Amino acid sequence: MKGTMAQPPRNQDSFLYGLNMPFIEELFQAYRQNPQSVSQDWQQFFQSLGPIIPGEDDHPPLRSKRLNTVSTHVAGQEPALAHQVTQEMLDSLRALMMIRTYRVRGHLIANLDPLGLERRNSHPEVDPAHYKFGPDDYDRPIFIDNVLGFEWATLRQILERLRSTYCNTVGVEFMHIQDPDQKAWIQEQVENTKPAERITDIERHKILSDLIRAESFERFLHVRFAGEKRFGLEGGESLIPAIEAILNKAAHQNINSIVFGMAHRGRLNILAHILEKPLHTIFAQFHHAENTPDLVYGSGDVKYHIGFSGNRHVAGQFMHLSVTSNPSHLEAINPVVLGKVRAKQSHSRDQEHNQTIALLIHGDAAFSGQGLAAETLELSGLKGYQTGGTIHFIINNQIGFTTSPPHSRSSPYSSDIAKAIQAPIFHVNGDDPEAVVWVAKLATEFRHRFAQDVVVDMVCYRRYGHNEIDEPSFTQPKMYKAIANHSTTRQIYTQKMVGKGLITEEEVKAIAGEYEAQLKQEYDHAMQAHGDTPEKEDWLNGVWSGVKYHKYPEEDEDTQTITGVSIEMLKEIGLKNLKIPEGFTIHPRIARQLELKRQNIKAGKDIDWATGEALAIGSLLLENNPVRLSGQDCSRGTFSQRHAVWVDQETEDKHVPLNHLKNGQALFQVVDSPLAEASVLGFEYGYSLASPHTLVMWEAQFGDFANGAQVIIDQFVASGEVKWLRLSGLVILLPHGYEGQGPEHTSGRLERFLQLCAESNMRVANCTTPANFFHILRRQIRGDTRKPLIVMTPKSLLRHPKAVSCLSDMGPQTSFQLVIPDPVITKAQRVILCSGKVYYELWEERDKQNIQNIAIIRLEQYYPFPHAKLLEVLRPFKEAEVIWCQEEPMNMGAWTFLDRRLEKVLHELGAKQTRPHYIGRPAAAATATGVLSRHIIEQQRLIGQALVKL
Ligand SMILES: Cc1ncc(C[n+]2csc(CCOP(=O)(O)OP(=O)(O)O)c2C)c(N)n1
Ligand SMILES: [Mg+2]
Repeated sequence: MKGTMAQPPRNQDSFLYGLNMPFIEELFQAYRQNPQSVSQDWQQFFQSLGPIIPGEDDHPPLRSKRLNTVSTHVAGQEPALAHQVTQEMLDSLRALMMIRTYRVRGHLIANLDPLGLERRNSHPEVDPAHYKFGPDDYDRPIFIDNVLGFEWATLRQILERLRSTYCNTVGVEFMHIQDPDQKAWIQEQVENTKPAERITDIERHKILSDLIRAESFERFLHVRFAGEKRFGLEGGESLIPAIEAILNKAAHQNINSIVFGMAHRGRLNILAHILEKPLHTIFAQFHHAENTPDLVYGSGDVKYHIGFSGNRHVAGQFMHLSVTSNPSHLEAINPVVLGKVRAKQSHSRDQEHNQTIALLIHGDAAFSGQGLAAETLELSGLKGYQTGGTIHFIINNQIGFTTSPPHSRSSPYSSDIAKAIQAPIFHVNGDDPEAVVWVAKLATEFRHRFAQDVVVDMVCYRRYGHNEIDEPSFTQPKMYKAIANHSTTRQIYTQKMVGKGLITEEEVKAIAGEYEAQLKQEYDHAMQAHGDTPEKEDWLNGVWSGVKYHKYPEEDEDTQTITGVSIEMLKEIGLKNLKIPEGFTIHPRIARQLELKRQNIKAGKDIDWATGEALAIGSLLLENNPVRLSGQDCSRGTFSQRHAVWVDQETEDKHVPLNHLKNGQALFQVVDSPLAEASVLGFEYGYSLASPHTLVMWEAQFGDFANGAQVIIDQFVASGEVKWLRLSGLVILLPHGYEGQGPEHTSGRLERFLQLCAESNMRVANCTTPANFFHILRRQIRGDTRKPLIVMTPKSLLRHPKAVSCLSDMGPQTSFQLVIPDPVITKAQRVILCSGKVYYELWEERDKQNIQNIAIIRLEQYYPFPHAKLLEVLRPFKEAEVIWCQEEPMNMGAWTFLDRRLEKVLHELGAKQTRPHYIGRPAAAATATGVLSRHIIEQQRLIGQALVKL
């Protein structure tokens, strides 16, 4: 117990008396350890007892004796008065302690479960007996100093108020919040909003009509499309009035755009009733999409994954609402939605995060189970990722597929992970839609005031199995018996409304009848119409207009995008990027590097990798394209190569030179990310979805760690376009290369990306020159379409004296080179095809041995595979032996991807040898050895084999 919990002693002379001794002892204990931990009055009082005696703590009897002596002495002077005042004081103290405990623990005995299966009616700490109140104490007035709105109240009154506030159909968790304003605001709202002020009669009618629509819609689908999976909302229908309430409140806060992320459960209901997707379109998708595959672009996706967006009129203003398409992988959509929101906020210069917000709807099992949910929550307060607070809504149907909560999580609540970021959590009984709507409004207001995440945990149930064809009583027989006997939320609420005289049964029937007639009419429309299913409306509109969608054939990419810029511009960017502002104390080692780079820029040569990158970024900024780069430690760069942000050595002020090129330029956001992969990559992917003219890049610390984000790579980056018709120009930078740093600091797992390549879904490259890197980055924005780009980036090459370019390689009329021919050898008996860093090792060794008859040709982009370009470059070498040389083991790297593709090229060429030989490490389970000496031997061996004399 902390001294601050108790009220200060009002009358030192009379309150020290028998019963409160343990309490005072506890306070004294706290005071001994840290005098500041108790209030000033207590501090004074304990000081008055004399100095602390060393060792006294080890002798409680001694300490008690001392306190007792004082109390008896003081109290003994006026025993009757002392007793009375002490009793009052104690009542107050205990009552206040109990009130506080209800604020902390009241939710534990709240009436949250509509099925009543898990209700706990008691908890030792909320029992008055815990505070030594006995049966005779209930009707004595207690002074509680305006807490709960009472000056004086009896224990009975206090308990009644506490139970209706904290243990009814809302259980609120907020006492973990450290910000006093946030805590006080919630307390004020919860304790002092009178029930009548929570909800109006107009809202009650709206709730009922929303429930009628939500329920009728599911029932209609259930009957008309029996046996079809739809992951219905039955049991959780209060979601619809709650989201309506959020929209309404948000509209009053002038929010004009909400991005939704959600899973399967209740999605069609949300699309129909919240986004107002035409009902006949939804029905048509059930009907035609299955029968008419041609109507679906790309691979298509199941209906409970598909997104939708549109404008809606809410409370007198237009709101843009969009539900983001998502994969089955639960919670993976979270960071993607936040990235989209952040991009939209950047576009509308919504720095206060007050125009666009995120609303994430979760399942209970997924929210506690999926690490990505926790990772995403951690982004909420970070400068580079914050979006002004997300509203989280958990459809807590107390089950995940067939798994009950005790097997789902160790934490008491599904929502507990949100406490890590101090989000308030409103648990609410889904069968009390008024309470659900009220907390939804509170949550929306909280977000608006404090720009923080907030959680509504709606405890409800799932009327059917996991999907409608699943049998739930195999695994939860008791629960499903209870559900079978349980009235629907709409029935319960109708009774309530009728009971209050707010509506008649007939009126309710009429509303339902009208809506059912509408459903039927829309259904008939859908059954008659043909061919109107694909949702083309929001495809490449808005910020996407002007971007083209054309599928490149897999082997023939348009590489003619001119990405070079004028030499003057390159020099200007180059020099301004090195300019130290006046009064800025730069680290001396950086200053030396800058000087060297300055000379190179002026000379127009020896441009290193980081400079090539900076020139690409700077030139885009000057062309009015913002650039965003995030990743672990990316502002300095894992290899201390980038220094995109300088830190003043005296003040720690930051300077981003590329943001000082010229007035009115676009912004370079360079963000050091948290130590997470999936959430950060998901966020950047989301950003790229909403910002086609921003170069959005994510950099892994080492490429090896990218597989921590595999779900984002597989489910979004590689397949988002074909599943959902959503383009992304995201760039993934993966430091890669065999340099003896062990199995987890070596490989960006090129093979994984290459295996994902098809239908020209993305670009995969490993460039060898700063100029080519410059071009490939610029092509992401200057090209007329958008494809994700995966680049294996260098480590040692960052400082390799030969891995440099001239400014003229980036100058006018230059563009990305898919294949780089051998710069010197034009006639050869052997051609080594390779990619990335190994090129420089081969070149050095060839030079050393003065070999003249082996050409080394660099493949700079793997996919789309540059078939035509290779044909052209290999033409002079028809008679030569062809090998593919890679550093990676045979089962990794590009070999399996290239083997047959190269064969096809050689065959078409009419080459003497049509199958390339493989030179590289033998197949291996781990990417690389952890033993440096072994690495060196392996590396020498493969270089030697490739260059073995002919
Ligand atoms: C990452 C992931 N793992 C497993 C699944 C398979 N799966 C689909 S729904 C589901 C249960 C989800 O439970 P909950 O989050 O409580 O949502 P509910 O279906 O109850 O609404 C599971 C395990 C999945 N979709 N995604
Ligand atoms: Mg569930």
